[in-house]
Amino acid sequence: MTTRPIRLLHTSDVHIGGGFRTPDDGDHHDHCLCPLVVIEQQVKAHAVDLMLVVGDLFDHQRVTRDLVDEVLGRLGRLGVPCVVIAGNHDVHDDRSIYVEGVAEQAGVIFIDDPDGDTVKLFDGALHLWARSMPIHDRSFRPLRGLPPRPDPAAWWVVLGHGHLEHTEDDVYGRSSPVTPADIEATGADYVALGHWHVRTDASTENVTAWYSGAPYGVAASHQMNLVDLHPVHGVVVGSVPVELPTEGCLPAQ
Ligand SMILES: [Mn+2]
Ligand SMILES: [Zn+2]
Repeated sequence: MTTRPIRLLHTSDVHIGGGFRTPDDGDHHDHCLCPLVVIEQQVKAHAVDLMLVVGDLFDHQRVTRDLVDEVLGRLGRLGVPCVVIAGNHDVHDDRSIYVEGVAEQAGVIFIDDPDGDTVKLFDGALHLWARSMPIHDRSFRPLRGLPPRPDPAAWWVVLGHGHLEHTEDDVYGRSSPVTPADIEATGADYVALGHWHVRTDASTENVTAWYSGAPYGVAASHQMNLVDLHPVHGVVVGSVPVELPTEGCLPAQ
């Protein structure tokens, strides 16, 4: 591996628009943007190169266009590239909130192709693949249909929002399944997963894969993954805490 070091911050399941009134999380209003404030702080504090939001950025498709514009606009102004994919709560179907051009105008990279798309970043030092979720059922396989590793000298990062089936007998018929074999077959340096709200190591023999867990809300991990892709140290996965006030929402900065 001859490529440059890249540090990424990985979150998912932010569920903006869902409200956050839980005993642990304090009194946050329905359109609480506190997780975005944390993203902005952590990107700066840790000199992050790339932000990943791996599905369910929004809680539902009834959020207003103004809220979508505000959230994507802030992600687009992080000062680093930000890649967003759809999840089952903000699925990219004919009622998608990610209408044509909305992410582009905001300066966010939204992967909208259900067959998958590769994005090249940092002058080709990192190649990233994901497919958009057009439907959340058993037919949708988040990590299938990707091309072979495009450039052995570049980092290869794959994103997917779905349910991990650990073993053959751990098949409950959940939608958007991901198997360890799917993860292994990506050949990726890092697979960034979303959908589980608990931070989980899903790595296989040769592929590092993690759920970041949700930053906030019921049963959340209150963490984001901080991942170093390093030519000498390899792929190092750490986490940063999501510490939010219990006394109402953080002001925008
Ligand atoms: Mn989900
Ligand atoms: Zn809040």
